[in-house]
Formats: sequence, C-alpha cells, structure tokens
Amino acid sequence: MNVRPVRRLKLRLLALLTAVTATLALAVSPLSPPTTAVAAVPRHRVTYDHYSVSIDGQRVLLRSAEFHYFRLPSPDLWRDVLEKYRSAGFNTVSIYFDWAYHSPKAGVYDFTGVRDVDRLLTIAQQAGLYVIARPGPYINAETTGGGFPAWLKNVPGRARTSAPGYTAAYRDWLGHIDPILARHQITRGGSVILYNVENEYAEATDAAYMEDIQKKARADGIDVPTMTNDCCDAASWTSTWASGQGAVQIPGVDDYPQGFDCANADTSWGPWGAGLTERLRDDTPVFAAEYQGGSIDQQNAGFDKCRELTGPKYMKFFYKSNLIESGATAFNYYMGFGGTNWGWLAQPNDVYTSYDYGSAITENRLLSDKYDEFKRQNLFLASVAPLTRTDPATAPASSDKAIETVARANPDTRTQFVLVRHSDHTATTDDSATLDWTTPDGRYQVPVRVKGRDAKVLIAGYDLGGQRLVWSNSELMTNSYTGGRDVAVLYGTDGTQGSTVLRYSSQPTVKVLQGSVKASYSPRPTDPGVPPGSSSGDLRLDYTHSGLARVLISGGGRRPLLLLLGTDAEAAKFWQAGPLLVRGTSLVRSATVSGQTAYVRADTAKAEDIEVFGDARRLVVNGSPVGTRPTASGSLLGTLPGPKAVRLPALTGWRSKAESPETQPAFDDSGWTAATKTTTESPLKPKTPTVLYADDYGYHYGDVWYRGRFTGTGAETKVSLNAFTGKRGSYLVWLNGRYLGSAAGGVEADADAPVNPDPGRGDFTIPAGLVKAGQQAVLSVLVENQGHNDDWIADDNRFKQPRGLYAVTVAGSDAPIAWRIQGAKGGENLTDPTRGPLNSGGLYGERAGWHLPAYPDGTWKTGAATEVTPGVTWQRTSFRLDLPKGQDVPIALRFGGPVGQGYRVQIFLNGWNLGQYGGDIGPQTDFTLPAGLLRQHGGNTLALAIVARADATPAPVSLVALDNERGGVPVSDVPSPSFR
Ligand code: IPT
Repeated sequence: MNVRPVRRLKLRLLALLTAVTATLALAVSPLSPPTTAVAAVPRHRVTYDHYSVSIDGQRVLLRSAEFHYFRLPSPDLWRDVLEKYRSAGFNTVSIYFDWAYHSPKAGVYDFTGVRDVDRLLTIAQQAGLYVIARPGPYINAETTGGGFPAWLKNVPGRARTSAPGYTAAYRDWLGHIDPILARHQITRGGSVILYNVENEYAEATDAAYMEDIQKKARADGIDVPTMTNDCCDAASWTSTWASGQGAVQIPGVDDYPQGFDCANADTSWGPWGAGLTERLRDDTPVFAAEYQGGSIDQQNAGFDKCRELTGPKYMKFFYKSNLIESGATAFNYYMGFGGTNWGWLAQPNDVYTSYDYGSAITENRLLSDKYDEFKRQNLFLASVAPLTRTDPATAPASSDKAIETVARANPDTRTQFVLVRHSDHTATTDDSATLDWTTPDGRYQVPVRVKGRDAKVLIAGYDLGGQRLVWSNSELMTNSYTGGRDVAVLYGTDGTQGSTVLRYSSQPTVKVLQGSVKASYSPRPTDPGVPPGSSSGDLRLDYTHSGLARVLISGGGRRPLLLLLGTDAEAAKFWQAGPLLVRGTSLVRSATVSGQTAYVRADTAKAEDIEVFGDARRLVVNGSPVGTRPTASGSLLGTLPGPKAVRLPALTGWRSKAESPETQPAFDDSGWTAATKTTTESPLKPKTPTVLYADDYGYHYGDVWYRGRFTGTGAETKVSLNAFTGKRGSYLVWLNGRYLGSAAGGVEADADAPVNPDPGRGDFTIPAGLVKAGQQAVLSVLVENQGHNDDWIADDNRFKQPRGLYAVTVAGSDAPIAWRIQGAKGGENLTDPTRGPLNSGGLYGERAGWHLPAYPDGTWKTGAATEVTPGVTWQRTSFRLDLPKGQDVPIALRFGGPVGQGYRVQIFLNGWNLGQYGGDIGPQTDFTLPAGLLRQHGGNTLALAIVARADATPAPVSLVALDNERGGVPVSDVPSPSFR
C-alpha cells in the first residue's frame, strides 16, 4: 500500500462439554460413514440481480474470507484452515493468486508442490467453499512487488496498463493461471463462482487493459461473472468499473473502516469512515469485495494489537451496521487467516515475516475470540434466507435518543431486520430503550439495551423452520430442523434481559429444561386473519442472558421447538455441522449421519463434553466410538478425550561457522556476473557508470554481494554509497577486507517530486594506508534486498525502484571501478525449484547449501554462535520429533529476550526460509514452523544465518508448542531436498 496520495480524504487518515455411562452397543457402528458412489459432475449456473448472487436460481448470501495459499507452504494445512473457515460459517473463500510465487523467470511457471493451486481448489471444494478467484495480474496484498515477479521490472512499458511489454507478460501469466481456474469453475463442477479482475485499479484507468484481462479470461474459458474490488469508497476514486469500457459484471468495494493503527487499538474507532459498502449498480448486488478483517502492523505493535483493533466489538458494530445499512449480500473479509511471509515474500515497506494480520485464525492456526464472532454472525446469515433479498424499511422508533435503529425488510416474506446501536456511534455507555415496533405480526413494545460498543440485528416476522418468530430482542445465531424438531440458538449480552415471542394457534406446552425462563401466553383474537373466538396467540418468554437456558415448546399447532438461549460465550460453543448442531469441543470440522450414527470430526484441547443434537443414537468422533447418554434436550451427551501431553526437545548440538569470504581481496569472483550494463528499465537512472541494480542481472530475491576493483591513489579518504534495500534493509561495506560499517538502505526515491537524491546514503571513512597507490583495492558490499515495492497506484517510478547499488563515489579517487555481482545461485534459473524463487538469496552459505538438510557441517565449530562479528555467521543443529499421531501441535521457533539489535537472522527449517528475526526487521520473536515443512515424526534440520552489522551476541532459540489439539488433519511431509 502506498501512503502518498494524501489528496484522498480517507487515505490521508492512514498516518493515523460429565462422566458418561455408555448405554449403547457401540460395536454395531462402523467407524467411518459409508462412502457414496461418485456421481456425474454436476454443473451449476451463477446469476445475479439487484439483491444477490444466485446459484442455480437460489439466492445465496456470500460469506467469504480471504486466504493466501502462498503464505502457508504446506498443502495439507490448506485443508485445516479451509475447514476452519467453513466451521465459522463461511461458505466462500477468496483467494489471490500470486504471479511472483509461480514465476522465477519470464515464460517459466511452476504449479507443483507448495504451488499446486489445482490441489488448493480441490481442497476448497471438499471443504464446502465457493471460491472467488483473484489472479490479478496485480494483487497488492503486501506481497513482494504486489504479486508482480521481479523480472517484470526489466520489461519495458508501464505495468498495469496496455503497454505492449507488460501486456505480453500478463497475458502469459493469465494464460497459465486461467485454465486452472476455469476447470474448477462451478459451471464445470468445481467451486469457483467469481473472477476478480485486477485489484483496486483506479490510478491508471486504462479501460482497454481492464477490458483485455476479461477478454483473455473468456478466451481462457472463464465463464463465471467477473468482478472487481474498488478501493476504498466510490466517492474518492476515479473509476469503479461499474460501467463503460472495461466494466466488470459485479463491481465491489473495499472498506477498511478501522485503518491500520494497531498501536492505538484501544482508542481507534472508525478513523477510515463508517465502512458502508456503496451500491455501484442497480442491477448487481452490493458487494463488500474486501472488508477489513484484520490489519497490517505498520507501527510494529505486534499482531495481537491488530487483533484488538479489529476485535469482536469492531466486528459487531461495523459488520452489522454494514449489513443493514448497505444491504450488501456478499462479504469478503480480509483476512480470515493471514499466514507467513516466508522466504522473500514480504513487500517490506508494510510488513515483516508474520502476516498474522490480527485475523480470526492466527498465524499458528489457533481460533481467537474473533473467530467466535464470525461464527455467531455467519451462522445467522446462513440460517435466515430472507436476508438475501431486502429493501430499506421503516425502523421502529426508540424511546431513548441514545439508541437508534435502522431497518430492512424482505419484500416477499416481510421479515424485518432491525439494527440497534448507539446513536452516537462512538459511545461506550450502557443505554436502554423501548422500541415501538410494528412487526408483520402486530405492534409491540420491545425493550432493548446496548452496553458499550455493540450493535445487534433483531429479527421479526420470521418463519423459523415450522415456527413463527414474532420478534426477539435476543439475536438469532442459528436455526435448523434436526432430530424431528426445530432447534434454535439465540443469544444476548451477558446479564441483559431477553424476550422472545412466538406465535401459536393454541396454547403450547412449555418445559424449561435448564435455566430460568418465564413463559406467558396471551391469545390475540384480534389479529388480522384470525377468526373471532380462536385462541391464536403469542407465547412470550422472558429471561436474563446468563449461561445457557433451554426451553422445549410442544403443541400449539406446531412441531416441537427447542430453544437454546445463551450469552455470547455460550452461543459460541455451538457448531452447525452438516445435519447436526453440536455443543462443545474446540472445533467441529464436519459431521454426517448415516443410519443412526453421527460421524463427527472434532478437535479437543482437553477432555471435555460433546453434545450432539440431531437424528442420531450413536456417536463416532474422529473414527472412535464415544459412549453417550440421551439428555432431556433430546441430544446425546458424551465425553471426548483430550490430547496427550507433548514435550519438545531442547535445541542442542549446535555447530557454527562464520563466512563472508567475499570480503577478502583474494576471493575468486571470476564466476560472478560482470556488472557491465549501461541501460536499465528502471525509471530511476543509476549514478554509476554501469548499472548495478541486482534485478538487471537476474538476482531478484534475498541478499546480493558486490565486489568492485579499482586502482588506488593512496589519497582515498571516504567511500560514499547509496543502495536500495526496501524498508528494514541495510548494506554492509568492506574495503580490502576491512569492515567499514553499514547503513540503512533506501526504500524508494520519491516518484512525484524530484527524485530523492539520497534514498539510502552511507558515508564510510577510509582508514589511512588501507588503499595503496597503484595497487588494486577491492570494495565488497553486501546489500540486503528485503523485497520489492508494490504498485498500488500503478506507478513504475515506485514499482521499478531498483534494489542494489545506486551510487558510488570514492573521495580522493576518480579511478574506474569494475564491479561484479552475485545473488542467488543460478539467478532466474532456479537451482532449487522445489522451494522456489523466493526461498534463498546470495549469501555464501545459501549459495553453498549450508541451509539444506544433510549439509556436512561436521568440521564446523561445536556450539552455538554466542558472539558474532560483522558479516555472516551460520549455526546449524538437528532435532527429532515424534509427536502423537492424530494431534495438531503448532510449533514455533522462539528467540529469547528482547528483540536483538545490530543483526538479523534468517531462519531455515529443512532448507525452507521461514523468516527473518531482528530489531531492524520487526517486533517478532516467535516464528511459525508449519507442520509439513516441520517433520512431526522424524529428523529436522535448523540452520540460522546471522547477518551482523556490529559485534553481537545472538539471542538463544528454543522450540515452543503454541497449542495442542487432539484432532487436526493428517499432514504429510513436504518434500525438502537435501544437500547433494
Ligand atoms: C487493500 C488491498 O486490496 C489488499 O491487497 C491489501 O493490500 C489490503 O489493502 C491491506 O492489507 S487496499 C486498501 C486498504 C486501501
């Protein structure tokens, strides 16, 4: 993201479950549900109108969250996360496809292993999710180059326009990705339902380009509707692609009402606006193409602060307000799970290694309180079909001006949805009011209370299965017909009063099974349509939201209803899985019923109860029969075991070795690339006689070494350098083997104003006598390329900012300097295609395979590197894990103490670069070691490359288990080639 276009108002604000007796013969149940024969692939049709998207003519409310496979390099874990999405009530996942992740070199593409997006799309479908496919070509997403491969910096023509060079390049990308997406479209039996064209494309407004992406997509077989995400609100951006040349079928809008100031999470409240998704066309649904689900951490506050910034209070107020005020029926929350900027995936100006994003599902795949809130809201949206077609309606008057209401109604069912919130949207007070509510079933005085920052969506006139819900001041979470009865979960703020009114044709029988609930029945002979003398009337239940109350209602002319009335926390214990409602466990992944056996897949962090509501008499969880007893609620109650305790090994047996031989004058660099080019595609022209930009020589990611030879005059006093590294980067300088020091690298030279002449200037004093007259001197410079700028505003000045040396002068000499450059071994011709282009750079150890498993480090010094000197020092060890099978134990590498200063550490697990630690980089001390890359049952190799700018004592590291769940998904080891 770019912070520069301050003229845009909103963007200006950026700166800112008892022991159980088994009663049933368990032996009769098989341990897995019977599999059904594979049917012919069904094909479906996606349409849309003013109200919603429809699939095969059925309106569907799209509940999506964003997921980046490229930030989780372990395909089996894609299933874990996507199942967690589904269990939170999402029915859709939105996925960016990152061009840079797949293409090391123009014309070269890889869709295998961790890059197997065909497998990803199959898993998404198996998890029961529709897919919004977002292949760019530009994606932003705080990923290096905004998804553009760095080789594109060498392609002439402005990126994100119809310039011929760029056009040929993006058409090649789309030519590779589109056919994969096409065969996974819902129209061909897959689950891709929408195709996102470009990303927040506003600044270049090249309509022919927008049109061509769509033409290309159609030619490649894309037949689902096209869409786009317009940045941030229709009023401030020049183009929405809602009409005219380049228009998409369903234009959408991005909204980030909380902005990104995680450091001020406790005080931020909507600095970027009300977060109301605009209607861009009358014949398409209102689409929240990206709606803030977390935040980047621009202040290095740590992602827990970002989770707080975008926590349940924010979600309740902003998400519910947007639902009712804007009438949107398609929501994509960015992000549901953020993941990891492993390797050189980060766009360094906005993010560090972790892309946790303060999401509902943490980087280590744990479920947060935000996950509970998504579940409460999503299950509501999923249960109540009338929400897919609503118009603004007259809202009930509030007796107290501190509380306001906003309403929508479904024109067919007349079901009403009333938003209740503080009139002062920032208020944190506790207020009560009475609503004078004319519902479809009569006029009522409804008590409401808003305690602190909150918002509620109340419902009236709703056919809840076989029931008639007249109104409730509790919020509905879910309702379903299961086990021969309607079952509904309603909830409200702990300690607040709750009332629910249901309509019957005669007085029903009410049994309070748990909790304290008062029931009263009042006939309503005067209701319209009710014959005089009839006893049709209202059953009113009054209670306090406290723990969980259970009420069974039967008779009254309707099928039985079980009402479960709880607090927010009690509601969050429920899972709607397939034909079952389940209470308890840390996660219910899926459920089926076959015969009278319920097959449930669930995770447990401790031994706890599981309660299952549905047509089942026996229970099998994770393939094991569970003893249960029937309850008065008609459910089955059993107890599940927790996980076995896990002990992680201590990291011992270290060996270390310093390298940086490149600093020595006699080092043989004859195999390096001579930096002799005199032209570059970068709009920023170098201040050196030959181009020294790393990308121009095919060295795109990670560290780059330079060696420059010149003949000494003996009068040299100072060397002045300038290098671009991206934010968080430095460069280190040696002359004739002597370390001269380091400087912070430049991020970019200003694109609009005259070029910043000193983006990353460093001046280094040359000690007298170091350079001798007439003798050859050798400058050695290690430049840390932290990743590439994005192209948010379609500005080559920004995207094509170089990495590497930009200016070099030696005071006291005008002798020509002959430069050689060395980055990742092989450059664009990958030597390690398994791990891909972003895994490793040009450190000596990386070029020599020191990061790889089985590298022979037997001659290295024993012990960890406790003291390092400027330059690069490696330490390696190996450890074995044998974690209990059928458990999910997310493990991280933890650096002890405060974040280390003056050095950074590149972390390699089994050869995979899992991030960078250090004070220059960010606040992060825990680094995710994802299962799959981490061999859970076998040997692992850990290699740390320490790049020190000064003498330093590196922080000690240890393995930590961040959770322990019985359950999870099976995870196989990701192939990790060894040193050969
Ligand atoms: C929006 C981008 O579309 C998305 O790719 C990501 O960068 C997100 O921002 C921030 O994480 S742009 C919007 C915030 C201006």
